[in-house]
Amino acid sequence: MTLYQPFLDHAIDYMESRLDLMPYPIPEGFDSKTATVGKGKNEATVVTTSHAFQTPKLRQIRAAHVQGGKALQVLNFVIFPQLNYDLPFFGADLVTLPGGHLIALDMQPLFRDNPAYQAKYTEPILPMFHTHQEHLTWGGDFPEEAQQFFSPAFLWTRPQETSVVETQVFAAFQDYLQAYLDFVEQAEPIIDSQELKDIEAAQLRYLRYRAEKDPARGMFKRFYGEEWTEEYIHGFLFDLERKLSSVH
Ligand code: DBV
Repeated sequence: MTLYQPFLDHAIDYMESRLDLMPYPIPEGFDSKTATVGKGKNEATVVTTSHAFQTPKLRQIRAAHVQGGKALQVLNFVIFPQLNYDLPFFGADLVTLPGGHLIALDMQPLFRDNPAYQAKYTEPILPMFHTHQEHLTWGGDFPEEAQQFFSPAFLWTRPQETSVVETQVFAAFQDYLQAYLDFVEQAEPIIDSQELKDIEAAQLRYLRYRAEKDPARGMFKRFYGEEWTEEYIHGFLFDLERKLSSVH
């Protein structure tokens, strides 16, 4: 077992219990990728596995799970709704590096500063956010240009202890996912054409930012090379642009 395997197992089991999960295609070569890093005593294997699903309301549910020993564990898990729903993105970036743990958990809004949007998708989860934030103190600086993509219920923390990840962070992850699936259950398709345009633009804005600024790019390039990394980012992790250009 590795640190984030229980998170991934829970997410899949829980989604299976509530959603009509269907597989989402993972491009060839990205299912699982292995590299050997370090030399001699420090030699280690880093395995990255991909997991992906879809449902009638959720365009892509995908996870990248990086396992490279005790000091290198990452679970990046994002849910991208279909473009005819105004649902936020579910975003979890659970990162353990030699320097420590870094946890980002949020329902990332399409329209952050819109009061009606906040009333619909942020206010209902603020009590849950405050409950968890008591145990998970604010993680400090993060890129200023990223702020527009996070909600006021953004859990951002750098726990000192692995036990905090296993208990409090895991509890927060479960609660956020449950609340997210409640939103999904209630969501009704959008038909207004202006609203649909705004949603597509907001999804593309988010996606381009994440693909361009992916904080894992450096790590993936070191392990697996540039070509694999760029294809993984644009062809799987953040694939909306490719998917749109193939249907338009
Ligand atoms: N981050 C990803 C993907 C990852 C991943 C797909 C599969 O988007 C891992 C792997 N995140 C990852 C790693 C680091 C971070 C950091 C390896 C550490 C990078 C390093 O220190 O070398 C939230 N993730 C971070 C940081 C933030 C996030 C704010 C710190 C980055 C920094 O300080 O520069 N989640 C991340 C993010 C957005 C988000 C930037 C933006 C909308 O939703």
